Amino acid sequence: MSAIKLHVIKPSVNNMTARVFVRAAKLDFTEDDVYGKTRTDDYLARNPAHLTPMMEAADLPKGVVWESCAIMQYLCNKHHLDKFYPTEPEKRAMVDSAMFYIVGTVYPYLSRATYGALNFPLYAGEVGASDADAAAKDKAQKAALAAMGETLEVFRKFYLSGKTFIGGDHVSIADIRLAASLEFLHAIDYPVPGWLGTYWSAVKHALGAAYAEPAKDVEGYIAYVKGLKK
Ligand SMILES: N[C@@H](CCC(=O)N[C@@H](CS)C(=O)NCC(=O)O)C(=O)O
Repeated sequence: MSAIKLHVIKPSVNNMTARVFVRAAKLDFTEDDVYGKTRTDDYLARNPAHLTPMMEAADLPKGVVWESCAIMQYLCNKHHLDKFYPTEPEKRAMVDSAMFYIVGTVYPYLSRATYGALNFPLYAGEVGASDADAAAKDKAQKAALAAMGETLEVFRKFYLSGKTFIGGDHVSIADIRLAASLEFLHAIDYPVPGWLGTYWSAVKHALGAAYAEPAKDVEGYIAYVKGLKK
């Protein structure tokens, strides 16, 4: 039996991140599709945050860990996958900074800019989830899109600044997190700037099938929702 069991929702880029990683790291894992099951008593008993991806591993204090970046960090630590997560404190600080920036700042703008097009529910307390009119929601979406563009520029100016990957010469867990997140840009046909396209292609190329296979599930979902709007 595999030591790692991932509980996933396949159209999600948060999930795609962990799914790409376990493949790229050639770990022994199984996947359980929990679409529509994250609020069942059984799931909530293990994960009161009702989030995916969630990984089960017997050695964990509570048997599970969620948060895509925490899953990747744990697996790198556990299996000494230093090429994905450098151990030198200064290099690791850059990878950690990029991941926190993606999850804490880039993704909230990305979700406000794309979730409407993806038919995903927006988060409570946001304009998109309120009973504001369509014009107000459109304005909020455009503001999020502009802010998201600025956050992406930070990767060109700072995290990458001439390097191929955030991790330097090798794809890091921060690169996996960013590249997977970018997949949602297809939902809004975002005009990807040249430098970002070059970076994104380099990550996809370096990861090969480990990236392409989970990406297909996200692409399939985006094609499906686009089809609904025709
Ligand atoms: N920051 C988290 C986000 C996780 C998340 O938002 N998961 C969503 C799918 S994209 C989920 O599982 N939602 C199901 C639910 O809330 O019931 C991560 O990176 O793992």
